[in-house]
Amino acid sequence: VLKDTGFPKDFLWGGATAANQCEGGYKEAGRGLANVDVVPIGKDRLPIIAGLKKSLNFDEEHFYPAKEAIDMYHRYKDDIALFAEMGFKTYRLSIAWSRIFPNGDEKVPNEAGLKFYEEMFKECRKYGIEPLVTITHFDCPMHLITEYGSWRNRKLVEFYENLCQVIFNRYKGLVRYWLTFNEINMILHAPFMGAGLVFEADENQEQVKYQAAHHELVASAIATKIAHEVDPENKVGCMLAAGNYYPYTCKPEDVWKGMQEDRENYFFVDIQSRGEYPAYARKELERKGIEIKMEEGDLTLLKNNTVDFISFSYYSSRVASTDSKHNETEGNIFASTKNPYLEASEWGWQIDPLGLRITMNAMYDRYQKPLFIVENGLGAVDEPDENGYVKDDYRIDYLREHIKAMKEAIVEDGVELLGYTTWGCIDLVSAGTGEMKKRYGFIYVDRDNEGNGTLKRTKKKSFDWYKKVIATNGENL
Ligand code: P53
Repeated sequence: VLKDTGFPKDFLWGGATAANQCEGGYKEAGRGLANVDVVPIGKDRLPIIAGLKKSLNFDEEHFYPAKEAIDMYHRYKDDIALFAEMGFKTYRLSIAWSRIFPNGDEKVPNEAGLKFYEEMFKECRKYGIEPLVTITHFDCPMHLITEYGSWRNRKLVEFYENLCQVIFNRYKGLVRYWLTFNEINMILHAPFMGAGLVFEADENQEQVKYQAAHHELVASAIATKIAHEVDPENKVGCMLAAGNYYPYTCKPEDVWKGMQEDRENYFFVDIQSRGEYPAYARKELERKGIEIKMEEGDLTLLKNNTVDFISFSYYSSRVASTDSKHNETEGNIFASTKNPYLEASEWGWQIDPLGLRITMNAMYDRYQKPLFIVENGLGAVDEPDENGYVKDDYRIDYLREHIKAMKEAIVEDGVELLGYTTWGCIDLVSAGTGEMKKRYGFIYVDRDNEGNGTLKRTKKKSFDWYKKVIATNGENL
């Protein structure tokens, strides 16, 4: 047994955000509209993010939280200073495609948008923070949706390639770690929010989703290729909404179902990391009558341009059961049976630190490439006291247990892990619900679900706790 040597010396501790959930400034400096702007809070959100109900612009009836979000567009210097105070080694953020190409199909980028991110990356570097950049975190310029049908159209590969050419060249030396598509498997579960897909009445949705997925996978391989050509120092990762399935019982049918559910997710990483459509997927697509239209050279491109590392989000494990009497857990886009051994968050997300170790091992066994945990955390209601202070021991407990499990995966199991960025290191808008009330941060932001509040930032108890965790490289939990 290996001795506990702890975390690697250069382990990348930090936090993560996404442009549309924190920046606001949706019209600033020539920014174009995107799918993520027009998803409101409230009961219409779910059908809209699923692509079943259209929302291609703002209306009077709904509140759109991404318009202002937490106004990081204007406050990023102060926010990054707070991250630096916690000792972040890395900050995961995403660029908004429509700041750089407002319509998505222009040849020439919007200089103001490029400049904005350049300043942001420089601000990180000033503190020795390594930016980890998600090229698309769910966002797609609206014009690409209305004119081209978003990722169902092969043209999107070209537009994405153009975006990559521009940002890799412009940010050469400033950014070295890139993620091509946030939670690429989200295209199956929230196709409008995840990939800008809106369905027509009688179309075969599965066909559209997998064709669009193919385009994203090709785009991801092209991005990897260009990134390496522009700067051999660049490291490119894929990104999966992870969390392994457990069979509800040892009944072989339950085990089989769990394996199939896992494969639905592995599908994407199998292609991005091993470079091939896996046999099980080819058979499954064939059975479903889904025909993926490919261009000559696609398969070679996928084969020759696999990712350097595998990143993923982990909030919970999942459960598969063939018995319909087990209710599915509410409050999550991913279907899962309730696990009777686990507690759940206020939003019904089940809490399973060992599940993180299990997921890490499953991924490392399968791909044998370095992993990067780029999202993990607890969405909870915070109640500031009369001084505005939040004692979020529940959040500290959640993170401590997950960090312990991740340390065990490194120390006991030998999993190679590049870093760990907690989700929503500063409170931001929830992707699933559009709420501000579902908070993940070490930093409290004074804003509510209706958009009231001063936007003032206040350190929570977890701020000082995480600072110590980083300072001791994970020793002091
Ligand atoms: P929220 C569902 C399941 C797993 C990950 O989610 C998910 C979702 C979307 O709800 O998304 C990731 O904000 C995503 C982030 C998101 C975060 O998880 O619904 O990459 O954008 O905010 C947490 O609580």
